[in-house]
Amino acid sequence: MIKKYYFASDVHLGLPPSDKAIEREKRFVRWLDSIKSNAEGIFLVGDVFDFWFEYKKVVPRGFVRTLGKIAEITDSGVPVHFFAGNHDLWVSDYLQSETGVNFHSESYETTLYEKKFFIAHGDTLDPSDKGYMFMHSIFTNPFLRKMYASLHPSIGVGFAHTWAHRRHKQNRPAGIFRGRDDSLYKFALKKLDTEKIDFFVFGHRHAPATIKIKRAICNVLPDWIARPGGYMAFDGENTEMVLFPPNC
Ligand SMILES: [Mn+2]
Repeated sequence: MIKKYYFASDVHLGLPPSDKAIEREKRFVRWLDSIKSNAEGIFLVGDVFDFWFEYKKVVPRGFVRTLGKIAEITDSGVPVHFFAGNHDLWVSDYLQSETGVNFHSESYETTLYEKKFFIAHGDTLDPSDKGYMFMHSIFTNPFLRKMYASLHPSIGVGFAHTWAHRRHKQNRPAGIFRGRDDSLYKFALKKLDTEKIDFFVFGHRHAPATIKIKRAICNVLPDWIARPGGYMAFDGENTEMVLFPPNC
């Protein structure tokens, strides 16, 4: 039997409340366990962690189950690709050396079973979203990152948690993918002018979708807040979105 490639994103591990957070992490680890023996490769397409920051000498608490499981999988020879999302872009050498993931801070193009894939979290593909692009340039500024890292971790991580949790609480509408009006759709359409891509895979929208763009298939992955356990699989021919009922 042919082994599959698996894709998941927007798990947001660590997102409070804490009882839900641990439940979500256990579910994520169970999912990794359930696919590992049938996996040719695993793509974690951004926002796996609700907040991630690496210091030089200390490690923020949390996520031991996830980190251990990913390390076990890469140790067994199955490649795991980890993409920066907008919540977990501050990956340095710790995550990579400890868990063995291949880290992608940008989009990644690869050939899987002779099909061309374009994979990205998707938060940086809309240059017209000037507000976000400005925030992103601040978040990725090496000097500011260094300044932030120089704060005592209790202060730095505490501040980040407060900020992130306030944003989550702002009752932002549930994720939505706007079809042909979506900037991800427009990005993919433009990309197809110059390149032959068979499959696009994006996260970030928190709303699962599959849409045809010319001859390509564009898949937007589900999140794990409204749809715990959702993922996509590729068997060499087709992509299949596997969605569980909300909050199952
Ligand atoms: Mn997200």
